[in-house]
Order: sequence, then structure tokens, then C-alpha cells
Amino acid sequence: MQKGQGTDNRRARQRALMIAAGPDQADFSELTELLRTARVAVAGEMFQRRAVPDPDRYFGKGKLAELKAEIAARDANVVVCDDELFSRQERNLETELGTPVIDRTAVILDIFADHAGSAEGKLQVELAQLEYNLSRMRGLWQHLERLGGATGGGVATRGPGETQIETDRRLARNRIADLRRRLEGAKGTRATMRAERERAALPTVALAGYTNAGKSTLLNALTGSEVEVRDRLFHTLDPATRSFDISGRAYLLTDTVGFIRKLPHQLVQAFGATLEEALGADLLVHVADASADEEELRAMLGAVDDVLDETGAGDRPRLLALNKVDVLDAERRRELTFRFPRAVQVSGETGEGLAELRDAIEARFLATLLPMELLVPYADGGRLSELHDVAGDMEREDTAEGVVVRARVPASAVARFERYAVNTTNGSSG
Ligand SMILES: Nc1nc2c(ncn2[C@@H]2O[C@H](COP(=O)(O)OP(=O)(O)OP(=O)(O)O)[C@@H](O)[C@H]2O)c(=O)[nH]1
Ligand SMILES: [Mg+2]
Repeated sequence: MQKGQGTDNRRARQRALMIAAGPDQADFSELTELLRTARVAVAGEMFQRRAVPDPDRYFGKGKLAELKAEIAARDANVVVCDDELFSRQERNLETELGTPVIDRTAVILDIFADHAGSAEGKLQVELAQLEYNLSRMRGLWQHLERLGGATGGGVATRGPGETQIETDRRLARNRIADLRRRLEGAKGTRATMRAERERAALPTVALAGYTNAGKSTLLNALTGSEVEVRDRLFHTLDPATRSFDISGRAYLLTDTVGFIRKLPHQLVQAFGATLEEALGADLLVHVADASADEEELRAMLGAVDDVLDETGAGDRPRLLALNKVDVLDAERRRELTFRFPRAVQVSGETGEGLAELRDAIEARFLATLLPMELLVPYADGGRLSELHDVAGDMEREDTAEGVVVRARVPASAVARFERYAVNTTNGSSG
């Protein structure tokens, strides 16, 4: 997965000083991980306690002088802020410090750009980066330069060329429109693939969760496949779908991009279509890293819920899988059982709890079937075998108008049979 040697050397030369401001002491561990993933060295950190960051300079005046001294003392050559900065804050900071300043969003976008594999993933990341740059009045030249990968810093830093900004903005808007059109096209292809899957009538399960929670590891453990697993953030960007069996019924399982706190909204938007597609599954398995401490676990669960809500998947039937329990002692496991009584404790690494996870997936899936009563005219008799494929066993009765059937239909297939419905009751549970 190594990029060119040049990329690594360039990144290795970047030494970041991390900054944050807010009412509570910042935890820099996640930003450290993000920078590690982006292959940027960490030279130090600085936090200022204040109710809200300064709207013009992020830090207060005095703290800025301190920061400047720290940059020199630690031999840092880039400042990375753990919040998304206004472009005004970023510009002023760069002027006062004489060092490139980037924010958390830029780092995440950079990692996504580096990890995107599929053609669609690349388009999505490019769209997100352009919108981010456009909103910060950065030039397109810089964007193109980064795509070419020839020069520039490891993570995107501002350069000269501000004078060209207007032309660039127009070019950027054209490029954005072009990317949107191409992504629409990709969406059409996916819709066709989904229609095929629906005809195949397989129930779908999607793994969602915080980055590095172990989604790909679980996908591999459940399906016996070999999706790549790495201890780095946002390793998986493109949904990977595999099939597996529970009690003789085949399911499709999809691995999705990881979430993170303060996930850049440009990315949520750009990945919206693929996420929507994956998260429209019959069941979402929310995978969480249970080896995290209590506070971190709560924050990660909340961040995932937020993104699920944002993508409109908040109301899908959901199952919580607490992963990595192999590293927990009995007491912590009991605490987790008490706090999350409906969750399954599992380890993708050791295979512990996988049987329970399969049972829970099956039980949840069966509970999402909607009981339907249909009247299928004899002329449409062919639809009955189609229904049988999706619904399994069903009761049928021949009447003068046609066949009356009572069946339990997967939510994803309801639309296909709705026009025959005579008496549908909504029996789903969440
Ligand atoms: N101890 C332990 N480690 C695990 C377990 N599952 C995954 N890991 C480790 O956690 C790290 C991340 O695993 P992945 O499966 O790549 O996580 P992911 O959720 O797919 O991550 P992204 O694709 O980056 O969002 C790897 O180093 C795994 O080896 C587990 O059950 N126990
Ligand atoms: Mg993954």
C-alpha cells in the first residue's frame, strides 16, 4: 500500500505541532493517530483553556506568542488544529506564526485522498476536497497540483496564488459540477446492481462504526473473506460486500467507511450516496471498539449515531456489536453487559461471540419481516414464485379473484408486492 517513495519522504519532513482550545482539556490522542495515518511526525501539542476559540486567531494574543516560541523550540514546520478553522483564523495564524496552518478536516481529507481506491471513491474525495478548498478560498491550482502529486506538502498547506483566486473559483465550480454529474452516473450503476441483488432476494446487513473499531475484521470473521485490515484510521473507504450463511439462509454483509468525531461534512455529503446505499440495509450492525475507556466509548457511539442520523439511516433496525472483548477482563465485560444488555460482545480477532452475533443478526432480521396479505390475480401467477423466494414459507388460498397469500416479507421487498396488498399491518420492530 506504499505510495511512491517521494510521498513518504515529503511527509516524513513534516513535523506538526498540534493545537486545541476549549473549556475542557483537549485529548490529542485521536489527532495524533490521524497524523500517524497521514505519516506526519508529531513535534508537540499546545492547549488553551477558554470558553470558545478566538474568532480571529483561534488562540489569544499571549498564547500565540507562546505558540511561536514552542514551534521554534520543537523545530515544528506545520501547525495542526484539532478543530475545523475558519479561513480567517487560518490566514491570521499563518501570518502571525510564519508557518503553514492546517486543520483536522484537511488532515482527514488528505487521508481519504490517500486511501481512496475505486474510481467512485476517488471522485467522492476529490469533490469533498474541492468544496473544502472553495469554501476557504483556496486556489484550484493547488488542488490540481496535489492531484498531480508532484510538489507541495504532505498534507495540503496554503501556497501563493491568491491573486488567481477568482479564475480558480470558476474553474473549481465547473469541476465540481462535472464531478457531481459523474457521481450521479455511478449512482445509476449502483442502482442497477442493487436491483439485481434484490431479485436475488438476499437480506442485507451493513457494518457501520467508528474508524478502527474492527468492521473489516468482523466482515472477514463472519464471511471467511480477506478484506484488508490495518491498524490505521479510515483504512476502508469503499464498501466491500460478501455473502455468508446463517441457518441456511444467505445474507449479504457490507463493510463501510469508518466514522469519526467532527467528520468533515463535505465528506458525509460526498459519500452520501454510497453510504445511503450501504446503510439502507435490512439491518445495521454498529461495531464499537469496546477496549476503549468509558468516556471514549460513549463519544464514539455518539459520533456514529450522529452520522447515521445525518445520512438518514438513523431509523434502520440496528444491533450493537461490542468488538475486541478479547482484551477485556471479566469485570469490564460484566459492566458492559449491564450498560448494553441488548448488545453482543464479540471478538473478530479470536472468533469469540461470533455464534451469538450470527444468532442476533438472524433474530433481528426475522423481526424486521413485515406480515403482508396479498391478493395476486391468476394472470400474475409468476409473481408468487418470486414472493416465495423472498419470503420463504407462506399461506395461500385460491379464491375467485386470485390467490390470497399471507407471507412475511423483508422490508426491502415490500415495495415490489405492495400493489397486491389487501391488508398490510406494520409489524416491524426496531
Ligand atoms: N484485540 C482485538 N483487536 C482487533 C479486533 N478486531 C480488530 N482488531 C484490530 O483493530 C484494528 C482495526 O481493525 P479493522 O478491521 O481494520 O477496523 P475497521 O473498523 O475496518 O477500520 P477502518 O476501515 O479504518 O474504519 C486492527 O489492528 C485489528 O487487528 C478484536 O476483536 N480484538
Ligand atoms: Mg475497514
